[in-house]
Amino acid sequence: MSTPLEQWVESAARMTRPAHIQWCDGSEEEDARIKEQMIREGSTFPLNEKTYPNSFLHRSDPSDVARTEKVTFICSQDPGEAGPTNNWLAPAEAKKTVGALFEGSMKGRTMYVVPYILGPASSPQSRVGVEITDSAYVVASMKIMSRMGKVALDRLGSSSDFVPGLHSLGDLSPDRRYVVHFPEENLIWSIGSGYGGNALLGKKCFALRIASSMARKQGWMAEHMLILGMEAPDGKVTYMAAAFPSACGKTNLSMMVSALKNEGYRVWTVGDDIAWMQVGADGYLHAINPEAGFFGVAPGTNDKTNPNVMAALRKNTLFTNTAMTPQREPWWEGMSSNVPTDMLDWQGRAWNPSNGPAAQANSRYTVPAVQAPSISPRWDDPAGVPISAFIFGGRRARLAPLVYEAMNWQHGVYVAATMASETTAAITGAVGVTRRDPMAMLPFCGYNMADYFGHWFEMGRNIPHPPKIFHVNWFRKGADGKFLWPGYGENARVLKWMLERIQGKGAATETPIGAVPAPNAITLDGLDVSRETMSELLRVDPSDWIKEHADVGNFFERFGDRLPEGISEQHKGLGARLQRTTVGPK
Ligand code: OXD
Ligand code: MN
Repeated sequence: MSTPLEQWVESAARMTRPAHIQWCDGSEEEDARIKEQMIREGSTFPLNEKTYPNSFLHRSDPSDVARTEKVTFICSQDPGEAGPTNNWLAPAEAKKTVGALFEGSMKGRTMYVVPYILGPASSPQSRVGVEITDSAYVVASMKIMSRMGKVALDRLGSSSDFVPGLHSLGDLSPDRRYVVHFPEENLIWSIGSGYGGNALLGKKCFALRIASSMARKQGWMAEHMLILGMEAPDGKVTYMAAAFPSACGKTNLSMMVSALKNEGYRVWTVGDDIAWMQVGADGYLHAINPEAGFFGVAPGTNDKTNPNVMAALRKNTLFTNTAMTPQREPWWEGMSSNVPTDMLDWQGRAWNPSNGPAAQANSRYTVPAVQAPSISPRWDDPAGVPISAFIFGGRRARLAPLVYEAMNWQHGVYVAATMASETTAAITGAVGVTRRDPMAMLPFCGYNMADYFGHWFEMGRNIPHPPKIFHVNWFRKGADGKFLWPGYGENARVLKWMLERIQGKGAATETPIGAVPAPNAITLDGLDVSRETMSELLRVDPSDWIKEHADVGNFFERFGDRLPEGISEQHKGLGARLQRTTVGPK
C-alpha cells in the first residue's frame, strides 16, 4: 500500500510527466550533485573557493527576479474568505487553468521530491511540507532554508499530515506564471517562476499564507516577524518579535550589533522573517522560526548595516543575481565604497553603469542561519522562545515618533492593523506615497484580513501573559530633510527602553496615540543626538494624526461589515483622544 505522500507524487508525475523522479535525502553528497547539475545547466557559477568556500552565484531569468503579487491567488470556495486584499480564483477554475500549464511541464526533466520540516525537527509547533519541483536551484535553496530530506520523511512516516506544494519552472513566461494557494486543502501550486518567494514554497506560500489560515483554525499565529533576544547586563535574555514592511531593515534589526554592547546589552538572532507562535504552558506566547536560513536582500548590506550577516555569508552561501568580480567574489551596490573594476553584472555582461546597477536591486543571499555569529543558542529550541514584546513599524518621514507603546493588546492590534510605510525613490519613483500594510502581512495573509484582525483579538483573549506592543519609526526626518535618528546598532537604545517597560520600569509620557519615552528615558550617552532632537523624534503632532486617522478610516472601509467591532472601537477611541488634545480641556 502506498503512503499518501507516494500517492500524491504519483499523481503529480502523471500530470507533469518528468523523465526521472528523485527523492531528496538532504545529504551533503546530494547537495554536491545538485550544485554540479546547476553548473551544467549554465546559470550557476562556483565562487572563489578560498574566500567564499562552497558558495555559488545563480543568475535567474531577467524577467523573473521578484515575487509577483498580481499572479498570486487565494483559491477559496467563497471569495469573501480571500477578502478584498487578496487576488481570488475559484478553486475549480484555478485547477483547470493552472493544471493545464502543469500538463507535461516536466517532460525531459527531473522531478525532485523535497520533504522538509518548518521549525525545529522535534518541536510540536513544527510542520512538514513536501515540495515537488523541477528546479535544482529550488532544491539547493530549500536545503539551506529548511530542515530538508530524511529528517522530514522520518517525522512524517506514513501520515497524510503534510502540506503539498507543486512547483514547475514551466516555460518561465510571465504570461503563464501562477502562484495559487488552496487554503481549504492546504495545497500550493506554483508555475512559471524560479524566483525565491514564488518558488521556495516553504517560505511565503506555506510558512505565511497557508500557515496563517491553519493558525486561525487551530488557535496559533503565523506572522511576518523577525525574532530576537535582547540580553541585559544580568545575562537575562528577553525575546521580542517584530514586523516591518519591506525596505525597513528587518534582517538588519534581527542581527544587530548593539551600540550598548559595552554596557552588556546585546542582541541574539532567532529568526529574520517569519515567526510561528502558540501559547505555552507558562502562559506566554512561544515563537519558533520555521526557517533554517536567511534569504536576504543583498544591496545595501555591508559591514556597517549588518556585520553579522556579512560574516555569515563567507561560506556555504547561494547568491542570486549579484554581480561577480574578476576574483569570482560576489558584489552588490552598497557592499563596499570602492567599486571593483571589470565585474560581470547580474546578467553576466561586462558591467557598464549605463546598463544600470551591477547587482539586481532584489539580488539575494541564501545562507544557513547557524552561520550568523549572532545566532541565538535557543534558535533551534523545540519549545520556542517566550515573547515579551511585539514591535511594529514603518517608514514615516514626519508622522510617527521614534517609539511608542500601545495602551493594551486591543489598542496594539489597532496600531498594527494601521501600520504603513512611505515608498522611497528606490522602490517606486513616486516618493512619499503611504501604503498601508497591516502587520506587514498584506501580501501574505492567506484569508480575509478582517477575519485576521478578529483572530488577533481572539488570541489576545487566550494569552495569559500577552506581549507588550510597541511601534517604532527609525525614519523620521527633520525640517532639513535629514534622518533624525542614526538607526542600526543605535536602535539598541530603543530596545533597552522597551526592556525597561516590560520590567515595569522605564519612564513614559502618555499621548493620544500611546506612551512615548519620557524626556530622559532613552540613554543617549556616547551618541551625537541632542535632547532637542530627541524631543523632536518623540513629538506627537495631533493635527498630523487627525489626517492619518481619516486616511486609516478610508482604508478600513474596504473591509465593510466584516471589520471586527474591536477595530472600529479603537478607531473611535483614537479619534476622540485626538479631538480632546486639539480642543483642549473645557
Ligand atoms: C521577503 C519579503 O523576501 O518579505 O522576505 O518579500
Ligand atoms: Mn519577508
